[in-house]
Amino acid sequence: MTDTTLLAPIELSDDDSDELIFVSSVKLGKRKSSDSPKPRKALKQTSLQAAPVTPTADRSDAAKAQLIQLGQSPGSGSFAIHPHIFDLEAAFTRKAAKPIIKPPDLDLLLFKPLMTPEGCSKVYSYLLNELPWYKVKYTVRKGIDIVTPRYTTVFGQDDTKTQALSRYKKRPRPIPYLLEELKRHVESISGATYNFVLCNFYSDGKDSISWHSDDEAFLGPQPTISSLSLGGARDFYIKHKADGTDKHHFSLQDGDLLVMRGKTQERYLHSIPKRAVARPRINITFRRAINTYGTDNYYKYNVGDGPIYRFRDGKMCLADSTD
Ligand SMILES: O=C(O)CCC(=O)C(=O)O
Repeated sequence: MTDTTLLAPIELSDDDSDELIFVSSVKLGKRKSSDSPKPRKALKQTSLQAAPVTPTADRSDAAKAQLIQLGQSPGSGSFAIHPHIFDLEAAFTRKAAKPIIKPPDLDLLLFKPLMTPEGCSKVYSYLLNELPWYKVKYTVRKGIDIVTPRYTTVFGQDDTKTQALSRYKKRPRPIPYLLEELKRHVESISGATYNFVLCNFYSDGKDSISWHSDDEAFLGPQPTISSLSLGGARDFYIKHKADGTDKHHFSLQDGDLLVMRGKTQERYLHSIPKRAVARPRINITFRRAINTYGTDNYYKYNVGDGPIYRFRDGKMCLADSTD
């Protein structure tokens, strides 16, 4: 028998997780809220620091090669990733997935959890400390600028795998070894393949992602997107684009993997709203872009043209040239 959950509608708070809007660098307010805007505070020191990762003495050739490969990334600053390789196999729970479906549109699979607490802690610590992070600012209309309310970073290249790099606005970056290993495992259990890994870092409850769907044409029809949560729990909301009563929410906790399939992106919006208090959290989404528009889009909105941030001494800091 299939363990199928038919969701009952629930009430959503409309505490939306809006991006801050700036007009010609002067802040206007939030996108969907009538609240008067408050200045964005500097990041506080965060308390969630996972146990340090002990690098194995014997790094794999693939990881070593990648350290060299990742050394430069024109358009997004230069950075290096120092691979701490550990046995990921032991990090997975092998728990079966719970389907969450509402025919004909909602089609989710929830692995609760996919990863052990120890595995989560190692991967969280590695990603937070080793990846280059960005705080992307972009323009939606002339004079209207948005600052993404979380840190982001992305790796991968679309299906064309073109070597004619001049076709891209930014040079695609190879997927770091550990994320590639994670991707492989997620592919094997979700039955889909991916060529992009997008990471979000929500430093506290003020960080969020507003209502959206990942339904861009460059993902092809009915894309499968898998989303792994590490660190602090956050509420995940999903609502039907046409039927206002069809709303659901659940808590995504350390190690949970949510797979969104079928018509989910076409028919539903999802969000992680702001909260008064929330522990730091990393979210990793695995996606597949079929053409170069996908690559340009993902680097534009997850790397951008601003500086690199590094997580140092418990907080995000602007990286200096030696970092
Ligand atoms: O953080 C999450 O769980 C959701 C992330 C998301 O929706 C996205 O990156 O498009």
